[in-house]
Amino acid sequence: EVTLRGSQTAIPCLFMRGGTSRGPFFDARLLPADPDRRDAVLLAALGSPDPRQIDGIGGAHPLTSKIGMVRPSTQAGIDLEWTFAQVQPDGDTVDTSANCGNMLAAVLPFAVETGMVVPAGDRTTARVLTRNTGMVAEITVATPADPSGTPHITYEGAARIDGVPGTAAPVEIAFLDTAGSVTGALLPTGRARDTVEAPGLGPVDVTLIDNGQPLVIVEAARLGATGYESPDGIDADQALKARVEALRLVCGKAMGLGDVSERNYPKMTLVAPPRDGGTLSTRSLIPRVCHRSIGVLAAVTAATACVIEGTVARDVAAGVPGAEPTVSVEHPSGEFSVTLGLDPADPQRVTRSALLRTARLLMAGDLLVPRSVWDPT
Ligand code: NQM
Repeated sequence: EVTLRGSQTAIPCLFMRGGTSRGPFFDARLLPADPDRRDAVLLAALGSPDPRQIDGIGGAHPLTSKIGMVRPSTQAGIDLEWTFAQVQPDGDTVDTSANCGNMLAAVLPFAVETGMVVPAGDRTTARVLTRNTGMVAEITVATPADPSGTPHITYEGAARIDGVPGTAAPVEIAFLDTAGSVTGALLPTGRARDTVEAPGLGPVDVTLIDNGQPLVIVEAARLGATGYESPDGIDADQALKARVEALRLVCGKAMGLGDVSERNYPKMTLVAPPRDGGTLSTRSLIPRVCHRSIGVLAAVTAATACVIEGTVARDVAAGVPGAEPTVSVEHPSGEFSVTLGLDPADPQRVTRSALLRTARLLMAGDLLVPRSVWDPT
């Protein structure tokens, strides 16, 4: 329940890590119904706009400037609905138009913590609708019995994901229908490869693809990079980032997304041959700052590009044979494995993608925003 605390409004909140991202999670029903008021509350919660987010709980990086809003679902076959919100630390807008598979990993733990989902046995599965794009995922978490015999969510376990220290309980995620999440089609131009003209770059071969996250896939070498740079190295290279952004603006139009200069997508994926035994090496820009690893649906989408003939990813990727290939997407802090389910009648069609994440509840309490931002009385 939302309460007043002196000059501030106190909103129940769980601060959670989901995969390699982190942010506050709310019961969506407790937030203002008016979208403008809600967005003002979310900006105040994170402390944006401000590159340091010093007056909020945002972490001054796009990966730690994210929010989850969760509610039980009334739709048949769906247990939970959630909305993901991205705020750029120095931005003043709340973007709910794209997906985040990392924050998604915290949704079911949040729902168990808050009583929205009651665990029944050692493992609890729920179907979660991401309202941003209508994507459905089946998620399973560990809910062992406590000493009294009651199942409870645990964060302890042996699962390890690159980009997060240590081990934790596994959060298994299976995506069922991610093609065309934002652009409406897996290959929004209808082609596995396009040659676009970007100012100052001349013709560039790209793959424009959306299997959960709209991506521009380009060979790192074509932009004068190796594709093995550190994220800090990429973030410091203004000339490289200018080339990437010039290409992004052209590709956004080609993908039917219009002027994407103020948008958080398409994400840019610089690819190179694998170096550590994986399938493909990637450096992901989200979209103007380099990811420390890679987004979940960005990894799903890059993995999908590895099985489609004619893509730019295929030019540099190792082969991934088999009816249910596991694609290992290398990134700056390790690798991300995605197991793809292919349509037996059309092995170019990805019907399912399965992957592993972890999550953890970091803090529980009230998040405070000034009453001038929201006064619920
Ligand atoms: O692509 C970062 C992240 C993400 C998004 C981003 C994500 C995904 O790592 O599904 O997970 O691309 O902004 O949290």
